[in-house]
Amino acid sequence: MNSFPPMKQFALLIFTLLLAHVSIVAAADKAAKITPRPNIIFLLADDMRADTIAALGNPNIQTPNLDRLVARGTSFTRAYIMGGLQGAVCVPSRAMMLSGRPLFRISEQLKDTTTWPMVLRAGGYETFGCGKWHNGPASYAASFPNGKSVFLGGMNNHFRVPVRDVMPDGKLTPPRTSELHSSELFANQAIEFLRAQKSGTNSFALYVAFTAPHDPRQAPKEYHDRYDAAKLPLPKNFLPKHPFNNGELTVRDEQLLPWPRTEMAVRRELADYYAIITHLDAQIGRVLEALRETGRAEETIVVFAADNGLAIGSHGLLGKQNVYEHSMRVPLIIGGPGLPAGRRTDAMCYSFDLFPTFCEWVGLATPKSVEGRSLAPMLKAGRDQHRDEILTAYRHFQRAVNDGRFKLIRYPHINKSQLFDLKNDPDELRDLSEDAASKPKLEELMTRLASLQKEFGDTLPLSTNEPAPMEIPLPPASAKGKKAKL
Ligand SMILES: [Ca+2]
Repeated sequence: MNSFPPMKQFALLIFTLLLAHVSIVAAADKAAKITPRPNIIFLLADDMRADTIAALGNPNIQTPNLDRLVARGTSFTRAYIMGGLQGAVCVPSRAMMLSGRPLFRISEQLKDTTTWPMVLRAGGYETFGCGKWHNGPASYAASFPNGKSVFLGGMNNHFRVPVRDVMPDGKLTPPRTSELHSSELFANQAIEFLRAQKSGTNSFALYVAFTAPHDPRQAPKEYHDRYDAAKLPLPKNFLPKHPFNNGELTVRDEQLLPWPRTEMAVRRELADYYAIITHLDAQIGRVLEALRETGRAEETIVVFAADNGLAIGSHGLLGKQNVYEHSMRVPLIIGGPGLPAGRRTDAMCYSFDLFPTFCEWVGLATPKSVEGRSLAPMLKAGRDQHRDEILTAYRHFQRAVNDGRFKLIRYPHINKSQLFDLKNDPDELRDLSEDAASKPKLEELMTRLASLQKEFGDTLPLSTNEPAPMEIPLPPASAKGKKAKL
């Protein structure tokens, strides 16, 4: 029952509509207003598959904080790394992302290389980095002279991670062992930095490179308790053994479980993987809460990504030393003032496209050395086409080209190809390379692969006169723990 007479009701309605209009206009105004020099927070995960975020379609994992970032940002569902020319894919992947350069034109130690934190620093930004840095101490100190708690690689243990600090002269302290879980330690450092920005007016760039969820997949017990290995579904492309010699079946990551992989062993790995990701998610939540408390969230762009994916039982593999989608695709979420909220794009891109994106946002010139292409246009409404094709590579064993629908993988050391229809077969289960009907596509992609190799400076021949055996004997026993270097 409404007690207002009709005229008053009408006036009230008009008034309410006006009020709504004013607040919509104000909100739109606010949304369109990208602060001229936004702060950047870059959160990087280590070895995290693109399909491990609940809001992006995984009902078996808990990632409430990343889910919130998905809701307020743009998710790139087909972001890739270009791969690696060595087993520790983390190293070239980070070098690409930090330098904006493709795999075949990087210095892994970033020698004589301009990184995007260096550009921001030279442009007046306060830069701060903590966590894993796999590209040499000199480039770290030049990127983050006030950085803290850097992990330069070596033996990993998330509960006792060896870290070093930058001293005022730019040198690093000897390693000390942290008593905190690595994700908590690095989040604490980030939070401490953010709290100091509360009263500041300087633009800042914060780089937090977590070592999670890289193995050993350790999380506090309460996080492991959230996952019941027996109830977790296996990946759709689970196999006990990779069907042929892909060149790298005995590399470090593949030694974490004996061959053949059993369903239960893979479920256990998955449970541990999800537990350390949920724990990482909680730490990301703490960092983003600290950002809110600074009162500067409205002028800060938050980027979440990973350095590479992982197999965890897919295709009989465990590691990232392959060019299947689960290993080369990475999560990429970008949220911030003036950027579309809750948007997903399947535009294909590389993580080294971020460097020019940052330059564009902050209004600084992109160095000539950068070959990435800015994603800024993708973050405006309506654009879903960025790269027409994606080249991925692993050592001299694997090359792949993906045209957005079809993907050719070539194994030159055994003269073998695989062809997948990613639209109808996203798990890369049905190899079409032997189908007569697929021959034109196979040939087309082989030509495109060769031309991409040329474009990116890759000289590897795509076939050999001395092929390796198609099958190789695999060690039955686990070497877990023996080679736990990152
Ligand atoms: Ca990694």
